[in-house]
Amino acid sequence: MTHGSTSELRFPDGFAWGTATAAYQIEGATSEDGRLPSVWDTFSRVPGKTANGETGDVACDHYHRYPEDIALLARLGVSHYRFSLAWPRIQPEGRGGLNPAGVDFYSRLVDLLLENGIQPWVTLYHWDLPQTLEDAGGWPARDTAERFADFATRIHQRLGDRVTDWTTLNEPWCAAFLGYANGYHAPGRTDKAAAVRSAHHLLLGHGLAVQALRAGGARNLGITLNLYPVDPVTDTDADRDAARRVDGLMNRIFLDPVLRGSYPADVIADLASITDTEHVRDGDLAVISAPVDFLGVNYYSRHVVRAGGGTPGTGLSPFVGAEDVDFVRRPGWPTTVTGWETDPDGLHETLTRVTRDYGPLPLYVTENGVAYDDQVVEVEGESRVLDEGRRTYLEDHFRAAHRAIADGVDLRGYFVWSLLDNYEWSEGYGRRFGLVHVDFATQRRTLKDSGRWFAEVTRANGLEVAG
Ligand code: IFM
Repeated sequence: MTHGSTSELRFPDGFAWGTATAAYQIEGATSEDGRLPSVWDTFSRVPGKTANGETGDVACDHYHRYPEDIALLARLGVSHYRFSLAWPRIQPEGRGGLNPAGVDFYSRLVDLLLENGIQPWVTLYHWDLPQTLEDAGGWPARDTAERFADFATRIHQRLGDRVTDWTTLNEPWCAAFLGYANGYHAPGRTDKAAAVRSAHHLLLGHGLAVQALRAGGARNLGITLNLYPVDPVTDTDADRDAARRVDGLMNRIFLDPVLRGSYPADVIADLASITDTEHVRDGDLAVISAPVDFLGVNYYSRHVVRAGGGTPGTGLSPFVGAEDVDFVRRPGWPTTVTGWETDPDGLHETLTRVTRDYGPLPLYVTENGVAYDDQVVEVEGESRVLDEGRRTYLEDHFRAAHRAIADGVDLRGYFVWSLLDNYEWSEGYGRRFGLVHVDFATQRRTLKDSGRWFAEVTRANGLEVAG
């Protein structure tokens, strides 16, 4: 389509445009209406574990303000909204019957989304494990996978009449390795073997949930992984081997079981000094590789690595199975307040790599976005956030996604992280990822300039480009 001297970079008809959030990061109301603590409620209260000791107790108060937030989604013109269910709100002890008030909250949320013409996209697990299940062993214990499948089955019975899109897990790498190996995330354990077992049990829970929801009639089922291109900083054998190991331990350790039904042999060998594979039982991999309808890709950056001594303070050390790898910052490369390098080509590379090595299969970018130090300013009597950097970041990544489609990737949708500025886990409230600014003292929401621009993208199903 052309308009004078400009044309539009169009996405395929029916392309899903959305934003994403997670329960603990936005809901607040952590002790209301029968919700019990999750591992994040506990962890965030441990001195020194989160920035300024911040917790998700109030967060964006979305539990009470969801109508206002859905109005913002409508303003953004999105076709979809991806949010997660708080397991400790719905099934507070992680087992047994559901909490009616918890189910009711999500039921009302789903209804209001649908009334606004927005398709709800549910993530079943975004890291808020009920504390009672952690006390019973957490993800290193096999039973947690069974509990998760039970939770998934029960809540699908309640919402499945209106929700067709289901993601089992969000970023199991973070839940397993940041949670159980380096203690940077809840529950804050530092036991490498436990982290490896956790990864397997998270995948098993995914597979069991896929089987159960499929049997219950769910139509669009998948999992979301945080994927990265991993490059060696030089072409030496040592650096290339470092890249192979990090790729194995971050990407292939999840991709291969889900999409090929096996663990990569090199990854098993890399982990041999940490744990054996006794926790992997006969039949598990068949469950884990139960067919999915899509893969969700969360993309933020690329890793460049070299063989070395392990970089303290990167949040990646000790890196299970690759403790002797350094993560390298490329001099002069643009970074954001998270310290992550901005690398849109890495999104194209990730999408084409998955398609080449595991596909073709339907893909969604289930998260991509950026944190900046945004401020609200008054411009001609109007409150604005002039976040040109975020607009540029998103535009560059949308273009990379479009190129991937042109190169044959079956990309079906794109969810910006995040709808709202929110609780960035151990980093507290200082990392603003939202298209909507939140003043955490007053809970006032202000649509950022990037959000205004995103509304144009969703309505045009594409970008305007100079003709
Ligand atoms: O905020 C997180 C989200 O919970 C998972 N993916 C990455 C985001 C930004 O760090």
